[in-house]
Amino acid sequence: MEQVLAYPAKWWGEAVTVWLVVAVVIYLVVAIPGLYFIMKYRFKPGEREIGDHEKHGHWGLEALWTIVPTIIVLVLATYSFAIFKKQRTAPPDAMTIKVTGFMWGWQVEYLDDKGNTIKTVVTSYNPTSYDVPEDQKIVVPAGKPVKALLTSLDVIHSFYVKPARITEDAVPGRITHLWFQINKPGEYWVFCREYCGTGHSHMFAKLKVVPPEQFALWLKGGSNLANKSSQIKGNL
Ligand SMILES: [Cu+2]
Repeated sequence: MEQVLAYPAKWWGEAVTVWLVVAVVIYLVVAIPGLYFIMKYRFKPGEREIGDHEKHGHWGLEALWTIVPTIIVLVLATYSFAIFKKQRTAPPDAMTIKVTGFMWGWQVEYLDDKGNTIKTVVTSYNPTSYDVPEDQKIVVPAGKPVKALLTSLDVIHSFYVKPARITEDAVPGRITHLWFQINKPGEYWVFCREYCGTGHSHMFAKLKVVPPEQFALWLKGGSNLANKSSQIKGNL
């Protein structure tokens, strides 16, 4: 069986399939009889030209096409809400990081058990390149849920973890959150997904997913605060 790349991406994929199948089936159930009736009851000279006023509906049919769609809507709503709840609620064993957006980069803080910052990664703004220096990569462990607490220093940004297909606004003065889990080690894109000014298109980061042992080693290394973007000096 294929390995699940990431959560909540997996659930979105399943939800899209479920909604698509339901939508296509409903379309066919409506369109095929529709075409048939267009042919069957089309206007023919001399035939029922003034209409047929003797039939007054069918209670069984009325009940059927009221009850069946109601059930479909309730099932879809319950199923979708269950997924919504799962993607809003980080698993209890999730590792917490603090993510602060600024024009135009990200600061990521790693915490110890007591919630103190033990390591910080700051990305710098580079309008001419999409290359990311090694010490500016956001490193996270593979196969472990990561909860990000988000905020912003200036305007509204949005932290979009592309492989996990999840995004959440980073709002000044507020703390929002999302969580994700990426099972396959590798390097992935993080983008700002809320237009935030001239440098928005270069407000990205590289997520480096490594085996947990390698992550533990990396965490012991120093922060890269020396790279702090000139825009945020003094603010952090
Ligand atoms: Cu932004």
